[in-house]
Order: sequence, then C-alpha cells, then structure tokens
Amino acid sequence: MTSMTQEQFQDALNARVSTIEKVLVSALPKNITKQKTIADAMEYSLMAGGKRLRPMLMLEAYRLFGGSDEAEIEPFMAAIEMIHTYSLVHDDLPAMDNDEYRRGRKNTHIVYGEDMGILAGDALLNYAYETAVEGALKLKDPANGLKALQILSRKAGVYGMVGGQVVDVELTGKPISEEQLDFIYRYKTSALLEASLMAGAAEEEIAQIECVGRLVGLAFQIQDDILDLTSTAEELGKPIGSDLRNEKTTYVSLYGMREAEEAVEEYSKEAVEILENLSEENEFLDQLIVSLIHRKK
Ligand code: GRG
Repeated sequence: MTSMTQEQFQDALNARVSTIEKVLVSALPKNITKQKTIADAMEYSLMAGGKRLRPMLMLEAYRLFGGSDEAEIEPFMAAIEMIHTYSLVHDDLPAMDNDEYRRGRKNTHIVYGEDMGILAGDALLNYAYETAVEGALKLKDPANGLKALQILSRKAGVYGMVGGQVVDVELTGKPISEEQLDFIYRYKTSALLEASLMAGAAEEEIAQIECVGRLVGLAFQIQDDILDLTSTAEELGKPIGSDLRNEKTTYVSLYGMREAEEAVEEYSKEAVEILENLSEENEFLDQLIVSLIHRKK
C-alpha cells in the first residue's frame, strides 16, 4: 500500500503540524484592544498543541482531489480546528465533564475563569465562521466555498457534533444500547472528521469520502476509549479514567477491550480500502489513517 518508511512518515507528519500551527497563528484575531482577554483566551486554547488531525485531514483531502493552491483551503483548515477547540473548551467546563487539564496544560476556564472559558468557546466558534467566510469570498469560485461552509456548519451542529454531544450528555450514567452508542460516536466524533475530508472533495466522490470520515471517526473514538483506560496522564496530557468517573458507557465497556482493539483496526482498514478504490491517491493520507490505529495520544 505504501512505500514510505516510518521515519519519512514521521518527518512528513511533523512538517504538516508545523505548517498548520503557522496557519492557525496567522488566522487568530489581530488589532484587539479592550477585548484583549478573550483574544488571549482564544490563543491560549487554540495554540495549546494537539494533534491537528482535522486540519491535516482537510489538507490531505484537498490534495487528494487535485487541489494545488493551499492558500485556498487554509482558512477552512483554521476554521475546523477552531470549531474542534471550542468543543473541547466547552466539554471541559464544570457543567459538562469538569476537567482541569487538556493537551498537557490547565484548561482555558481554569486559567481565565469559567465566564471567559464559555466566551472563549463562543468566540472560537464564531471566529471559525468569520475565517471560513473570508476564505470563501477570496476563492475563484466562491460557490465552492459556500459548499464547504454548508458541510462545516451542518457537521458541527445539531445534525453533527452538537447533536452527538446532546445525546451523550443525556445518556451519561444510564445504560445505553449499541445503537445509541453508534449514534453518539457518529455524531460527536465522526461528524467533524467527515467534514474535514468532505470540505475539499470532488462532488462525485463526496459520499465515499464521507464514509471514510465516518469510519476514521469511529476508530478514533474507540481508540480514545481504550486510551482512557490504558494510557497515562503524562502521555495523554489529561487525566485518565474520565469515562469511568463520569459513568460513561463506551465501546470498551459495552463490547470489551479485545473487540474494541479489533474494531479500531477493522474500521481503519475499511477506510483505507475505500480510499484505495478512488481514482485519486494520497499515500500520506492512507498512512496517517493507519498510524491512528496504534496512536498513544
Ligand atoms: C458541542 C460542547 C460540545 C462538545 C462536542 C467534541 C466533543 C463534543 C467533546 C470533546 C470531548 C470528546 C471525547 C470528543 C470526542 C472527539 C475526541 C476524541 C476529541 C479529542 O480530539 P483529539 O484527540 O484532540 O484530536 P487534540 O487535542 O489532539 O486536538
């Protein structure tokens, strides 16, 4: 499938992370005066590290479908990472998971207070769309930008991540069925990964790439469940055991560890198989998905 060595892949991955970090820094709001606290809190949460998986998938899907002017996709890459970051900031608030640490440092609401934590999340969400709209208006064909915005907004909202979070919150502490768990994972986690891959996709292949996103998302969330039980706080950058503490049913608690590990591998391989059957190819993207099977954080 791939001719890249592990070392070449790691170098390519690091290069992409540093490109994405630059895109994010330059997308942050400038010339802020009286509302500086919120700009600082936005920067604190957005630039806290993280794997940058969603913008990376977006860039690679853009390349897969023949995109060559990366400046076109960069505002959308920044936007999806801002949406992802807002979801983490809000998810860690006392009213939700009440977590103190994420990405190896204190959460935004711990450093800036709960009020600013809420506002920083709101600001990131709004600024994501400001950034994406500006990007869309600069495209040769702004209609393509509008389509990307349609995908982004839908997958982040009621029919996507927020919808999944609602069901997750409502069912926390209750026994849940396989079907309910599948809904939560598809919406809460897969939806944003689907959007990442779909935003720069060719119209004819959008359903296939959406399916790749769904499978990668399921594998990613199941691996998240596994790591919450098997990793360490140092490695993860946040406390482990949070699912047990929050009485959350996970793939592991429902099906067992062995089945969970097999599912991560199975879903990831299915995703790569779909990619391999497309008319275009992106070796790095294939390898990125495979690398997530054994991710440690
Ligand atoms: C709408 C408030 C709100 C929340 C949405 C995304 C979410 C629901 C909650 C965050 C917590 C969580 C377990 C989300 C599932 C997706 C997931 C595993 C996120 C963590 O993503 P990573 O590992 O994080 O890519 P980094 O820090 O690497 O960017």
